[in-house]
Amino acid sequence: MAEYFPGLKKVEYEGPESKNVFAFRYYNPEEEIMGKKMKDHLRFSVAYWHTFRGSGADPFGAATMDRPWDDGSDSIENAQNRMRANFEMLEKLNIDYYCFHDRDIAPQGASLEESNENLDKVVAVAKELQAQTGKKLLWGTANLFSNPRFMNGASTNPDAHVFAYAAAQVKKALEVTQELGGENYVFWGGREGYMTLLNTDMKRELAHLARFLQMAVDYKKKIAFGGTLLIEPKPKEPTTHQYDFDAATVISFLKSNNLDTEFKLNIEANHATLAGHSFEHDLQTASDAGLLGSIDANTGNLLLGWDTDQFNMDIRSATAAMLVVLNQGGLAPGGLNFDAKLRRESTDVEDMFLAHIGGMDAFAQGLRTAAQIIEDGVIPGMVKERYSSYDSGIGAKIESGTTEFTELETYIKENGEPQGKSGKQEKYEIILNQYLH
Ligand code: XLS
Ligand code: NI
Ligand code: NI
Repeated sequence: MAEYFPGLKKVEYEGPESKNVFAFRYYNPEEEIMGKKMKDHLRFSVAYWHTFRGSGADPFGAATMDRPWDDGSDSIENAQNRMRANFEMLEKLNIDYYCFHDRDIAPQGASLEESNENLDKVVAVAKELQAQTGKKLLWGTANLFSNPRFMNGASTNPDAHVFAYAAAQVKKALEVTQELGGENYVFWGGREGYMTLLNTDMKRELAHLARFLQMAVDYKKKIAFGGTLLIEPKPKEPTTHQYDFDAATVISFLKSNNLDTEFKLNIEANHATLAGHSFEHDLQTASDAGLLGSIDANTGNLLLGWDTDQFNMDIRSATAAMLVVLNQGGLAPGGLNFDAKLRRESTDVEDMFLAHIGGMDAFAQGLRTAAQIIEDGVIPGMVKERYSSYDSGIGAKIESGTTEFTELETYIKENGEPQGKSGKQEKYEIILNQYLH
């Protein structure tokens, strides 16, 4: 078999003292942290669309990245070669998973039938490579936003004909995800939203979205697909207002349509920040509802107002994320998918490796730091103490629902004014910094 990355060797763990940018300083896959191997905590995944289909093109300029294995054509052979390059990269980076959209891995045809045939030809290669390498599919998804037919939405399109097309496409995408043993399936509502309310019946569109998701659940059961169905919130871009706005919105949508037992959430950092939240806010919101299923591990640029999908190299942010993950006992069958792309100016093939090494090491360091914070118990203890008035007495009665307004009024008459208690934010921040080194 051809070698796609001849100049690049398998990336190894060398420890924190290493100055080798092609080595891991923190990611040591087999090492155990809190009783579990790092690779099983982190479950890293390559996002095929960015890493193997991203070209560096942006609205202002052409492609900047030239990949020797990619002839730029829409041939099946070219698509199969990209898949081979993907598996070599997974092996060399020691990443266990990848994720794709149907249209990333295979060219679309002139009809649905032809697109499906193309997909099958690439899926066959992927399946063989998975068997050879032991690499796995974290999730599959359908691209329901690039083709012009979806310009007014997919399942929320005012035209039922488009709804039907989207259903047919998701049906096939679920089948190939199952064929490849995919552990999850993602719904990101790229154009499931609106540009102006003037032409939009929002109530009807949301009802259609719920119908669509219910049909996906029914079909999943029909074919006995065992993966988790995930919804990925995003507030805007490409639509002005996207229905799956943020974690809280999606949770309430799922609950009000009786879908919350069938779906979990795939939280993307850059989408949370676009919604005006921190990454960890949306993770915590999903986790508290018991619905944090997987993570798209990237970051935005706070100076830009769109989804820049950068590799997250920020240890503080990775630590905050891994605290949520550890506190809920892990992410499996979800994982950390690098839904991130190289900057347009990072044009070398080796930059594909460097970006993933940096992202993996940031989350590995985040995992180590989060584990230390939990094991030391200093910050968790301070938080517990902060709420301790609810552990006994009147507080316990409030939490258990065994008191009411009249008793609370009497309590105040007897006990008088509460004393203000400091929130001690700066103290927490100092202690957090003691762990970040
Ligand atoms: C786009 C989304 C997309 C999903 C998969 O903003 O992040 O890449 O993860 O459709
Ligand atoms: Ni994403
Ligand atoms: Ni995104």
